[in-house]
Amino acid sequence: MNAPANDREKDLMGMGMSRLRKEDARFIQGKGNYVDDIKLPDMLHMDIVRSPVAHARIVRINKEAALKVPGVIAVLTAQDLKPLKLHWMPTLAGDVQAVLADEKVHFQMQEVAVVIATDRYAAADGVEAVEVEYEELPVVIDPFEALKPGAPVIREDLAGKSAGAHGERYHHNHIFTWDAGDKAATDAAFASAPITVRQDMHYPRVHPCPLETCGAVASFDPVRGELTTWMTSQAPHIVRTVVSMLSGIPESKVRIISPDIGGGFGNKVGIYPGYVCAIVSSIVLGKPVKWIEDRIENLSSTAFARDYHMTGELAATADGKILALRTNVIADHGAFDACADPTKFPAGMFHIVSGSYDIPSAYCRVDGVYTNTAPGGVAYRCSFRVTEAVYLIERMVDVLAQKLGMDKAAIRSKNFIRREQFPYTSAFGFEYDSGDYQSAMDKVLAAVDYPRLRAEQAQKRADPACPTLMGIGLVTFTEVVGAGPSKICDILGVGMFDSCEIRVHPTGSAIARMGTISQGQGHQTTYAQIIATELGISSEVIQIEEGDTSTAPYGLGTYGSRSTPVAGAAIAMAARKIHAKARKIAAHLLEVSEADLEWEIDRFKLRGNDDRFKTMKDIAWAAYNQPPAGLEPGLEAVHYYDPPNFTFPFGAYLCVVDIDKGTGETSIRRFYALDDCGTRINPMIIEGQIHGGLTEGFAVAMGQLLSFDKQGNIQGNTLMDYFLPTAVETPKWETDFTVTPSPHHPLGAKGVAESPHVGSIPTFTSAMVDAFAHLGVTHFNMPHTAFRMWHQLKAVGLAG
Ligand code: MCN
Ligand code: CUM
Repeated sequence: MNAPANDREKDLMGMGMSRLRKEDARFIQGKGNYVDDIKLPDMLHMDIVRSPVAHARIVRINKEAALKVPGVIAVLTAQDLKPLKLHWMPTLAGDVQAVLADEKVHFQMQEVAVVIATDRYAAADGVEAVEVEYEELPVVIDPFEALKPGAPVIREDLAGKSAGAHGERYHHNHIFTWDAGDKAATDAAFASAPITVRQDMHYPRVHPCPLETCGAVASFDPVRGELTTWMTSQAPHIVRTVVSMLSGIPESKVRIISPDIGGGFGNKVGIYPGYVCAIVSSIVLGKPVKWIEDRIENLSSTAFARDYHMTGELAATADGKILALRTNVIADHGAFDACADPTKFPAGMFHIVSGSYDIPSAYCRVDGVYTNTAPGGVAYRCSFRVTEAVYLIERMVDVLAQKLGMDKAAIRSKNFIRREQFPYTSAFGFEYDSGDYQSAMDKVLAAVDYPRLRAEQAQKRADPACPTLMGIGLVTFTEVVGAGPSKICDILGVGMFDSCEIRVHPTGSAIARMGTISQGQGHQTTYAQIIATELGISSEVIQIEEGDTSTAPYGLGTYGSRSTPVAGAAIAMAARKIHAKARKIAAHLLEVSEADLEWEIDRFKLRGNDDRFKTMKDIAWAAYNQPPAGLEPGLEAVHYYDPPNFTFPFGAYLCVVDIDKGTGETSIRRFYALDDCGTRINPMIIEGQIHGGLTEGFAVAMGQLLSFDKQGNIQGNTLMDYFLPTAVETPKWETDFTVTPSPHHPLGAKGVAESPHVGSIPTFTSAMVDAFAHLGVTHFNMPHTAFRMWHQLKAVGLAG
């Protein structure tokens, strides 16, 4: 009981400790519980008929042969959903999307019909037997072509609508124009600037490709009128609200459960036709219905990421001080605008594009465009278009440095927002909470001995016999995560707060429930650590439960690295409510006034007296047994936390590449990543998140790509083609950190999970382009595959 403070602190396994992952016990023994592990009595299986063509009228659908396949119970088409008004559904972006194609298909692999059968194989056979006759229409897959006057009309359902959810539409394939910043001031700064640079770049279409694909088990109980659905959702509460609104079932009778999720990475934020069809099928047939998509379906039809055609411009003085930034983006959103952004921001947080730099004037504009490609535009390990923004500004700073003959580090130093300028309001109106960019970059440059690397590069460039080109990439990024303040961020009108409920049991263990849901981030481990430190209860006896709308308080889910900034704060605040009550109970038990007590690790003690104390365990028992007069029994609290601001994590990354002059093969010699996410809850989990994010960044920069041929056939939608790096290809990562706490977060913590992805991608491009910088190259687009590098080498007269 009276063990030394040090030991007691260790026993808590609280914040700051590299506690091993609680969830690994089940994952490494194959005891996880994923959607496909859910098996209910009488459960039916659903499979989807998908369009083989990208743009066509549906002339006829014949179900007869399919209905004769043994085991097939039903085939549903848009015609069947029409009476229920469920053939179209709202998207999170304020558009509508066909649940099943209604008279016309808009992209290859679009959902046309569903087959429900007694087993998965019968359902697949049924899908083969459904006959659909298509009359093909001209296809547009290029957003620039889509905006030309005579371009085919993709969305006939919107004919004559000159406005969408985000204002005016100036063309039948135009979705929205969104802009931010001060255009007049920016244009004026450009008009009078001594130096300007401009660069076009394409951030290609990629896909998060989680190992577990999307799926659902819907179970409607016609007797009770209750709907329970297990599904792969990063945001189960908002799904419950939408399902209730669409189906008319009271929200109290809808239960959405996200069980273990095998990776989300943004792919599981959206609401897909497959989920809706599984739910409708269960309601119509009165039996549970399971739908699990396969890999090709996942890569072809669920939300892709990026596909931004960006033009960046910087205006500067001759000695490299940036005066203004201007960007213009054509954003391919596919056939339906199904982006998952806070409702008021159709381009997400793209206006973080001024980055880590003190830029006096800035303006950005994004035009969303329909094409005959799959809908999406979700983030992929990125807080709402932050990856695209960081890529743009970091590329542009490099381009400017090259034009001025300045070093990449020197130009960054010259333009950094300085430590004493925080809180700093950017030209786009973001209030950056805290940062220390110069110290972060200096630490990285010292760790890798930057001058020596540059000297080696100069030597290699001077030697024509050297078989490789050496490139050094440097990026100093700022993210915006933790959406978000409800006053500006909502999803379909629901503010983006988050929540936590903590219940301390009589014997001093506890259960806590949150509105977020882990997909691999280790919340069961780290959330318990926060509570352990706040309440003095060992994290080993704190159970964490997420993802069940019937037990957890309403929360907005896990994406945009918001769990620590928002739910993490809710956890601390709920614990502090309990702490305040515990203090009252302790004072009562010790018969002293509250003011005479001090808190020490796991107990309240009489100030300065180590022998008179009550531990949280004592207090928990008393709360259920002899609470002071006037105080309710029990020891629990709920807190809904609406953050006053976003958090702004940052980092400095450096990469060294060697490109074979003959083949274009690239080797990542070194990758050094320094991250600052404020107060660190679990350093081991942070490191794991950073390794994962860097590996996904490597995948995007070096190989991932979804593209389309002229007929709209998707390319790259199998794991034969889509690059998922294994341990063989993955470079060795070196990580480092600084700690600059967030002044407005109760724990000083910022999000971290997406930083390594956001920061690493431009670092790879920076290094690849740097290898060619002495040959006059300023930019080339991802992915930097060996084949594309070989072409690049040829373009500069190398590679034979
Ligand atoms: N953490 C910490 N100290 C901090 C910040 C975070 O110890 N200062 C810990 C947290 O306690 C948490 C983890 O790091 O256990 C990530 O926290 P945070 O940065 O708040 O991000 P989220 O939990 O909200 O995770 C979302 C983020 C997103 S949006 C994507 S995309 C992504 C990512 O997480 N998807 C992932 N990492 C992933 N990792 C896995 N394994 N699987 C995914 O699908
Ligand atoms: Cu940003 S992809 Mo994550 O937000 O689920």
